[in-house]
Amino acid sequence: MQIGKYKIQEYNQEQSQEHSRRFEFTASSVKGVESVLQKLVDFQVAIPSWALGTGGTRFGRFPGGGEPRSLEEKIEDVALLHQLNASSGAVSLHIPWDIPTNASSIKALAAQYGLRFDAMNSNTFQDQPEQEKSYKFGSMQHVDKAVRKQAIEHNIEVIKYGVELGSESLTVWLSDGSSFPGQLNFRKAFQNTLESLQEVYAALPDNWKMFVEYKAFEPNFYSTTVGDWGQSLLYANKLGPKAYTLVDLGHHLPNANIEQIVSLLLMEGKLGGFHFNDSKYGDDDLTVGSIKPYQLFLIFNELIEGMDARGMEHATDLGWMIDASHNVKDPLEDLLQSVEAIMIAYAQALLVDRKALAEAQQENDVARCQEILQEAYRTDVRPLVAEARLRSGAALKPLQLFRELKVRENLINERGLKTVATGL
Ligand SMILES: [Mn+2]
Repeated sequence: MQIGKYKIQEYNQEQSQEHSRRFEFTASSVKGVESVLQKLVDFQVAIPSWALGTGGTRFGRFPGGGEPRSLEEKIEDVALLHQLNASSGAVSLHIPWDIPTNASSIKALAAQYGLRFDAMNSNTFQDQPEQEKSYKFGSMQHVDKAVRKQAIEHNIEVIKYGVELGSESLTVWLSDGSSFPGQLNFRKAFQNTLESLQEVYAALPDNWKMFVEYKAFEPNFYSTTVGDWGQSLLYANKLGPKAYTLVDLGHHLPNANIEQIVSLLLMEGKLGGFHFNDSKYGDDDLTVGSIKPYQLFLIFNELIEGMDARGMEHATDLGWMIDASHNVKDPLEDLLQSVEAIMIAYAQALLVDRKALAEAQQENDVARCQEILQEAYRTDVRPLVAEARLRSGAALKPLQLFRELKVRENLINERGLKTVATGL
């Protein structure tokens, strides 16, 4: 199913009076509103292929129907999102869940919808049916060289698929670690992992980046071999200029100051990419902005400040991606909400008066610093985000149109009620 342009136009027409009124009100108090709108138009968030189907927990999975049955259908789902919001112009694939049997036709299909391929993701956290060695006790850290070799070769294979599709980055997330004290020699596990990553790094094409993603715990519950940003940064520094740290919002211990982490990684030129989600406790799968929208704003505030300080392009110089799994919501609705939350936080952060903030910081005027940040945060920027969508030919209210057009019902009619997408 695809959404005709005229349907979007017709819908926007119905909303236009109300939108104009709200937009003009907000725009009248925003300095440089045209430049803010252009940045919003340009900003794209990659959709991970595994978020298009219903996720589950270790207790169970409750599929919702009409899930994509193939890589082609996953791309069609991302295209639907992009037609609705014009901010989901990229897809991030996972190997082996999304092996392209015919890369050139997949690439052509994506191009037809205006989608590009963002970071490729490898998987050495599960055993596959045909696999010779098991990852039960880790992959790149493993005490057995043959297991490490298998993990390295898998990552190199992922790069090859990515090259065929026009991707330019590899995200490596390792579940490696230990579940009990004494299980692992931390230093040896680090060294093995580093040597394995070095072999993968050597296979990167010149224009590629490698993102080293960290996670505090799960599935291992005592130690994780790439457990925090310090460890990831160690690897990235030792690997070389094409290696970067990737920050996944849900991969920190509770109450970590993520905005400070991104600020320092940017200072070091070592922040490569971002995985958006939200969490209340130790999870990493809730809808972006559903629990801690102020934190998301503070993170974007540091991202913009740090990227501007280094002369970086917001839209293209970091990898922006959602990484979540939806257990109880329609995955496409959840993704529309997630992208909206990201755009709102980005827009709010663009409104921060940076000159005034720098002055207030210099004068130790703490109350004013807070006022400046919250002035931006408390501005209702939704009409700006909607205006950017309108200018890109997308829907003023994507989720509402998704429901009005009965997109999910149509997908169930096309694909059936009992489809199960590949993934977790
Ligand atoms: Mn992630």
